[in-house]
Amino acid sequence: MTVTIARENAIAVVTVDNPPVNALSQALRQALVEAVAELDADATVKAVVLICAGRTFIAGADVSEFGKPPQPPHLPDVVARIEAAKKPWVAAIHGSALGGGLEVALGCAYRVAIASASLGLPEVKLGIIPGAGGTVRLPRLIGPAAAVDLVTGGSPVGARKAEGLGLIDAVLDGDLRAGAIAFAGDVAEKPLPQPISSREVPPVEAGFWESAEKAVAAKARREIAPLRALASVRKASETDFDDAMAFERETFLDLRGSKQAAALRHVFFAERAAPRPPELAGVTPRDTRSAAVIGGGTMGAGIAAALRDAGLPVVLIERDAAAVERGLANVRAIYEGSVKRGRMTQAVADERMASVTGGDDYGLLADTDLVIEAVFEDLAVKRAVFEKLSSVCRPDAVLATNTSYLDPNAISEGVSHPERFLGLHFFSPAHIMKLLEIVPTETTALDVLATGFALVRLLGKIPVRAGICDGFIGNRILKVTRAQAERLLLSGATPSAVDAAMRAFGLPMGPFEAQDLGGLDIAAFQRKAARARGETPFAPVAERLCAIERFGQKSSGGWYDYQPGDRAPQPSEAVAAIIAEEAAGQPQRVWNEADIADAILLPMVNEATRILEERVALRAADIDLVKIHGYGFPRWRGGPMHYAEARGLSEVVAVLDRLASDGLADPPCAGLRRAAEAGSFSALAK
Ligand code: T1G
Repeated sequence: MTVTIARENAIAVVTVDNPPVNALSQALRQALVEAVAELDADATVKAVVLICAGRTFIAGADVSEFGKPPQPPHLPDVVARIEAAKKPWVAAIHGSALGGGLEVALGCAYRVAIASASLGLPEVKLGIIPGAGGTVRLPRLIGPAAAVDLVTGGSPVGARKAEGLGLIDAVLDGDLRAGAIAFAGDVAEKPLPQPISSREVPPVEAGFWESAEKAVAAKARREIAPLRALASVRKASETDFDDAMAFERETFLDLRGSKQAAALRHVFFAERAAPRPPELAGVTPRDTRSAAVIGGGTMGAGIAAALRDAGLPVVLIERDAAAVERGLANVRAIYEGSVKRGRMTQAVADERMASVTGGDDYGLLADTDLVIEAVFEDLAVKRAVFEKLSSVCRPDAVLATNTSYLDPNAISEGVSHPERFLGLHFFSPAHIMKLLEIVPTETTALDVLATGFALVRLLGKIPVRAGICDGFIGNRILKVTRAQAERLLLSGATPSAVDAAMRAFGLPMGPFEAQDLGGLDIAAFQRKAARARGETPFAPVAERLCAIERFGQKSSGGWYDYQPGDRAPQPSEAVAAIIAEEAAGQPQRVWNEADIADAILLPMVNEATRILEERVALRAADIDLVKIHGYGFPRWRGGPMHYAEARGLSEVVAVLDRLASDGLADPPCAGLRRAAEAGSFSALAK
C-alpha cells in the first residue's frame, strides 16, 4: 500500500494505491492522516487532489478487518482530520466511491468524478451501517430524503445522478487527474466551503420519518441494518453533529458484531471466491461473441433472454417453423413482461428482441461460438441434438447442456471434440435467477470450463462449479428436503405448519407451497427415472397426489386447494385424508416451528456435507451460494453451511442424532461428525 504526494505547482496530488480496490486498511488510514498534516504545514500548497490508482476510488473500509477489533486511527477521525484541513481537498473519483470511500470524500471540501463513476453507501448489504459519518454528513449535504434512499437501500448512484443530488460538485470529461487539478486550481484561492459537519439538515415534512420507516421495514423484512440506518439518519436530522456521530458509531459497532453482519460478510467473500476455482488460475477462456440456444421452451427462452441481455446476439433453434415461432414468442413474452413491470423501456425491449433470431436449420450455427441445449429432459433427445451440433458447429465451438438431472458425461457420448462440452445448469426463470451450476464432464478442457465461468460473469450471474451426481448440488439437496418434509407429515405435522415454520425461518416459501408453484409432476418425473435406476425415492404422499393429478397451482390443487383465479393456498381435506392414511401406524408427535425448522435444515446440512466430502462442491461456501441464489435461502442467514457453523456443528450433530433416533432423519454422516470435531467445514474442503 502506498500514499504518494506529488506537487503540480501549488496543487498537491495525493495518490492512494492499495490494490485491489483501495480499501481503507489501518495503514492507509494512518497514511492519510499523515498526508493531511504534511500538506497543512506546506505553505506552497494551496489545494489538494485526493485520487486513487488502479480501477477504482476507495471502495470502503477493509472488510477483511471486520472480524478483528477496530484499530486507530479510526475512520471517523480520519474523515474529521481531512475536513479540518487548512487547504481545500478535492476528491477525484473514478470507479466506485463506496462506504468509507464516500465518507472520506464527504470529508473533502469538494468532490468531482468522471461520468462512469458511482458513489454509494452499501454497508447495509453487509449487515452494518456507515460508521464514519455517512448517515450524519449525507443528510446535511443532499437532504434527508435522498440520504435515506442511499443509506437504507445500499445501492450506488452514477456520477450524473450524484451531481443532480448535490453529492458531487462536478462531472469531469477527459482525464480525471488533469481535470481535478484544474478544478483544485480554481478553488484554491476561494474561501473554504462550510464543512458539511457544521451545516444544518434541511427540515422534512410532517410524517416523513413514519412513512420512511414503513417503506424501509417492508423492503428490509428480516434484515436489521436498514432500519438501524434509518434511525441514524433520523438522529442526524434531530440532534447536533457530535451526538449524531456518537449514535452512528455506537450503532455501527453494535451491528459489526452481529450474526447478520457475519453472515452477509460470509456471502460477500463467497461470491468473490466462487468465480475463481483454483484449477482455472491462469487459464484463458475461449472468445464468446455469438450464441445459440436449442429449444424455445421456458428454459430455452429464458436462456436466450439472459444471453441477449448480456449483449450477445442469439439464434434460437427449434425443430420446425411453428416451434421456432413459439420459441420467439416465449422470448418476446419475457421482454413484454419486463416492460410491463417497469424493468425496461419498450425501446430497449424491442432493441434486444431484434437480435434474437430463430430458425429450424442447424446449419445457421456453422460459425457460432457457444451453443446451449435446453430441450426435453430425455437422454436420447439430447444426444440427437448434440449429434447434429457436432456435425455443423466449428470444432472449437463450446457446446453446453442445460440438463438438470441427466449425466452430462452420458449426454456427451458421441459429441465430436468432447473437450468442448460441459454442463451449464440455469435455474428458472433463467433470465432472472442468479445461480448457474457449471458442470464439467470427465473430458471438459480447462479453457472450456474457463469459458463457462467467463460466460456466467458476462451474464452477471453467480457461478458454482458442481461435480456430476443426481441433481448436482442444488437439486440433490432439494430431493432430501422434500423427502424430509414428507417425513414430518407422516409424524404429525401438516403442510401448512411446515411451510409456516420455514417462512418463519426466513425462506420466501415453504417446501409444499414451492412444489405447488413449480408443479408436482416435475419431481414425479425425476422419481420415475430414479426408480428406473433402482433407487427408492421417498415421496408416499406426493406420489398419491400425482396419481390423482393434483399437480399444484397448474391443476385444481396440489398440496393445497386453490379457489379459481386465486393463488392463495388453502389447507386441503383431501390431502389431509391421504396423509392420515399414509401416516397410519407411524409414531405421531407435536411439532413446533423450531423443531420443524431443525428437521428440515439439519438434514439439508447433512446432505450438503456429503456433497462436500464427495467433492461435488469445492467449498461449503459454494453450497451456501447455491441455496441463496438458487432456492431463496435467506442471505442474512449466510446459507445452510454458514448457519450450521454459526449455530455450532456439535449442536447440529446432537440434534440430528436425536432426530435419527426417532426415525425422523438420517444420522449425521461421517464428514459432518469430523467437521464438528474440527469446528468447521474447512477441514473437509482440503
Ligand atoms: N474490503 C476488502 N476487500 C475488498 C473490498 C473491501 N471493502 N471490496 C472488494 N474487495 C476485494 C474482493 O474481496 C476481491 O478480492 C477484490 O477486492 C475484487 O472485488 C466505515 C464500514 C468495489 C464494486 O461494501 O462492491 O466502508 O477475491 O471481485 O467486481 O462506513 O468489490 O480478488 O482477493 O468485487 O470489480 C463498504 C464492497 C465496506 C464495497 C468492485 N464497501 N466491494 O467490484 O471486484 S464497509 C463495500 C464491492 C464500510 C464504512 C463502512 C466491489 C467493487 P480478491 P470484486 P469488482
